[in-house]
Amino acid sequence: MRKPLIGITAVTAFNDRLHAQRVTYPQAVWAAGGEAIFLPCNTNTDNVRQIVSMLDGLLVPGGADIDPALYGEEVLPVCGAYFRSEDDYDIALIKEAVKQGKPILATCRGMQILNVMYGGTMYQDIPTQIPSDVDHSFGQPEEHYHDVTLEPDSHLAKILGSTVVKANTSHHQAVKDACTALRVVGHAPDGVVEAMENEDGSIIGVQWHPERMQDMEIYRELFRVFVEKCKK
Ligand SMILES: [Mn+2]
Repeated sequence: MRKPLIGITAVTAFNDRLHAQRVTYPQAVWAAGGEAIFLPCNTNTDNVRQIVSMLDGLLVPGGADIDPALYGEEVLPVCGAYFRSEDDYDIALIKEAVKQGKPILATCRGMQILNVMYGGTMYQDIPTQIPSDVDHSFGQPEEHYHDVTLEPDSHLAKILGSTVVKANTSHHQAVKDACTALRVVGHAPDGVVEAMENEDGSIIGVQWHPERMQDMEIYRELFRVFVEKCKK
């Protein structure tokens, strides 16, 4: 039987000469019973329409910061590198996936771009703009973790079977004004937005990296439920 095909957007590197993505994303999709394909950045409308029509679902991964112009702000010195072509491509793909009714799972920057696409805004740097004792930053070589408290009636809490989950964390930007199209369903202990979803659960975004926590059953289940949804 044909497995659901999940498109995973690439990030650009080497001055746009390489479009690639981490293998942990397809590995999580494969383990969940799906097939995966990386999508090089190309905002051509016809190409976006065609590639989304070939997909059964869209996985929007982590990556760089987002161009603050997309949410009407000046670039602060604390803002990290951003690549407008990646932002534009992610937004074009997400819009088309929504239009074609394809499920979306977004992690880290993926959740942020969902928020910005739907009119939300971002803190450009957590440590300077909303400092707290919670460390959201990238840990090396060990991951950093904090708890996320989920809304009990959210799709995400039902899938994960818990209202408090362990989340790895690797971000220095965070949702400021949440968009109205999505419901905020998860928070870190300091109040930082960590999860968003739409009403029917066909769009789920998490601020962490469940694809790197596949040793935990709850995060294998997150990918299984996503791939299952993509069969319809
Ligand atoms: Mn965090």
